Amino acid sequence: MPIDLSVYLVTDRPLCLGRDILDIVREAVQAGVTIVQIREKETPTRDFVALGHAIKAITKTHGVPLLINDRIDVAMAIDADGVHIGQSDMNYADARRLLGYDKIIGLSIDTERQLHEAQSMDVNYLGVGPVFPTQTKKDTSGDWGLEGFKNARSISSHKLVAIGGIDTHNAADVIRSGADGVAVVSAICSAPSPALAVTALVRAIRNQQ
Ligand code: TZP
Ligand code: MG
Repeated sequence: MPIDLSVYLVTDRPLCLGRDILDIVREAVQAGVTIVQIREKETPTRDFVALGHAIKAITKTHGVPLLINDRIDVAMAIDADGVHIGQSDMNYADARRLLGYDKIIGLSIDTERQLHEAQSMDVNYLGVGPVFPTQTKKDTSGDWGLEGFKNARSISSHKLVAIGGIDTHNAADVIRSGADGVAVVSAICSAPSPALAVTALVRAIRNQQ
């Protein structure tokens, strides 16, 4: 079955502003996010696995795929639907060999060169970003902008998920620029109402599809 990447939540616990991440994910999934990635940069492995099980119980109830950022072992431990890996994580071929072809693998793309390199990989999607300036990830090599994203779209034959600085106001522009989906961290996790933020994103995106 094709994966619906259109409204893609990437979690960030510090950005939940003291609220329980499980409540935020539950709200977001109920309001219509189509895929969830757990992104935990500092969490000890055992806690990451426990969190993964807890979030999977929520996403599974709604039939929403769950991906794990960076950690193939955590994804395997909780039988997640897949992983999202970056350019310095385990390489794509090893991740695919470990996970098999039933699992989803997404790969982060920071540069045009990486976009070309990924052409020969049968990854399920590429994450291209940051499209707009963001405070959420500091170690980036500049923003793609909408024109840069359109260029990425013209180069790649993969499904493309745009990330970085995307919110309810610019999501439609990003979809019009060729994205198959928008990945959002702070505009959902830090929203006064994550449910309302997701509802607005869903509406903006559906209107462009
Ligand atoms: N990769 C590129 S930008 C980014 C990641 C993980 C962070 C995006 O966060 P936000 O809060 O949606 O701008
Ligand atoms: Mg990574």
